[in-house]
Amino acid sequence: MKPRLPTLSALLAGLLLAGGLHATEAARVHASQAWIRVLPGDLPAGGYVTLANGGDEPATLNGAASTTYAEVMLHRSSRETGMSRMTMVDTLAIPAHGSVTLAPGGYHLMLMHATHPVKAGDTVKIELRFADGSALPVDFLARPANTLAPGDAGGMHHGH
Ligand SMILES: [Cu+2]
Repeated sequence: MKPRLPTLSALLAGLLLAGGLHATEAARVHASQAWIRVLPGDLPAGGYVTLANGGDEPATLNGAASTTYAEVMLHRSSRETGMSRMTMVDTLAIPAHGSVTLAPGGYHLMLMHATHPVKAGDTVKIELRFADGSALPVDFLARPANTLAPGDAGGMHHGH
């Protein structure tokens, strides 16, 4: 008697199911509206993006890197007693079935020391890195320095 072998489609379904259960953080995060505000000279540029987590568990962003910038940091701008200040952020959690927006005046990627000049209209690839070691490559569109964020009422013209 011939041994019963699982069909190929059953094997594939099993693999897909396993993939769903053990999806990496990068695999369950979707990036949209990714853009960079390019400033003149060697001034650091701000990187902004909306990150949506489609998974059942939170995802934790803990860094980013790009071949276009020597240094990429995660920062947060805040306003205290009318003063704008910026602090380093180690991790940024994206809740399960939730989203986080990096935007001017709040969380942002600080992009330092471009390895070649970046001009408006360029696409810059930045790899977002998560706590489980997975990475999500995202294309950021470079926009001119005077760009307002989508929905920006005009009150935040303060750097990053
Ligand atoms: Cu910053």
